[in-house]
Amino acid sequence: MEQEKKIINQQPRHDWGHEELMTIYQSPLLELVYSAAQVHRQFHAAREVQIATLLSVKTGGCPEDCAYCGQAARYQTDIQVQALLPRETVMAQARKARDGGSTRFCMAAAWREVRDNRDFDRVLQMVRDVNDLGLEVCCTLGMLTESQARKLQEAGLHAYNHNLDTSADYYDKIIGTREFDQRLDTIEHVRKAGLTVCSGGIIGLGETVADRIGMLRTLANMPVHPESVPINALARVKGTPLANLPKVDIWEMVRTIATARLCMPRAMVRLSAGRIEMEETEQAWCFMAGANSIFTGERETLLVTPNPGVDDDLEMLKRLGLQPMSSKKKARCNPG
Ligand code: SAM
Ligand code: DTB
Ligand code: SF4
Repeated sequence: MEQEKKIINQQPRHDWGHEELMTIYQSPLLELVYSAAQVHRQFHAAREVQIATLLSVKTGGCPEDCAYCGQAARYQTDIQVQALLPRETVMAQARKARDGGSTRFCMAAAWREVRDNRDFDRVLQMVRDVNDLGLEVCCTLGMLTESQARKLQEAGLHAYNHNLDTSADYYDKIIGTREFDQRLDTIEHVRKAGLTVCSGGIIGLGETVADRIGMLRTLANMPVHPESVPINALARVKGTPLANLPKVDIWEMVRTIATARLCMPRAMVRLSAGRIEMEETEQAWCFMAGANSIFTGERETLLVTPNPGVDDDLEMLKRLGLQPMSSKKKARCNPG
């Protein structure tokens, strides 16, 4: 009871302890969800769920070795390589997204890092175009320098997605071609450029609960919390080293979301990859635990893996008494 009082009714903190977060994560499930639901209501309109549309603007052929990713060139997967999409194709998808109820549009590229070349100039143009449609524009393009982040900000970018993916300790079991600290550097560049930060991770990579907490704690103890925290369940892609791992247990997903909600109360917590393998009731638990956004993509895929279609999602939200969120862009909520 005392513990619960301590968690709710307080402003965002940046000094979370490892044991403290472990205790929260491992507390009795219904108590955990109840506390997270209260904090969710304290900081957000709990009936609103933001629909974000994802578009892979450049697919596959990536030089990185992320063990979960079907877009890494070194794994033999069924994913087709696709060079940077034309501006018109991106615009058509963005208009479709807006008309379908999305308020955020995220363009993803299978790049290790951004290079100052013509493709980056083309992405900057896409950002200007999508911003003009009144959508919150997000990009996820790999590592960035501060000056590249500034260029994106000047083009009208709202958010930059750069996930920690897992804990610092487990990082080298999943990715060998870059270091955890490089992720932190890019996030700092994004912050310094005045963009909002979208950073979360994946569960189901074979990590321990302590690793999940390690990842959340790194995010929650940043001087400013990420405004957006995507929680992905591993989408198991044939041909990747992690293809045969077991499906993520729904209660692990719910606990991770609830813990993220409690330690980063103002953030948008996004129920990201893995929804295709979840029942509607399971997704409802995630919303109850504090998730307030979902991703939709083109032709019932996320980037390259299956995902529910937006019409099915809208029906689900309706059945659950939830509604698609209108744009948050103008309000630019305080990140905490
Ligand atoms: N290449 C850039 C990068 O890695 O930062 C941007 C695109 S990458 C697809 C963005 C994020 O998607 C990754 O950081 C990872 O968290 C998530 N992701 C990729 N493949 C996934 C999978 N199979 N299951 C769950 N999440 C995945
Ligand atoms: C994030 O955390 N989840 C989104 C977005 N950021 C780019 C993408 C997940 C995609 C995972 C599987 C796929 O590639 O389809
Ligand atoms: Fe490349 Fe991003 Fe996939 Fe890693 S997650 S292989 S960086 S596209």
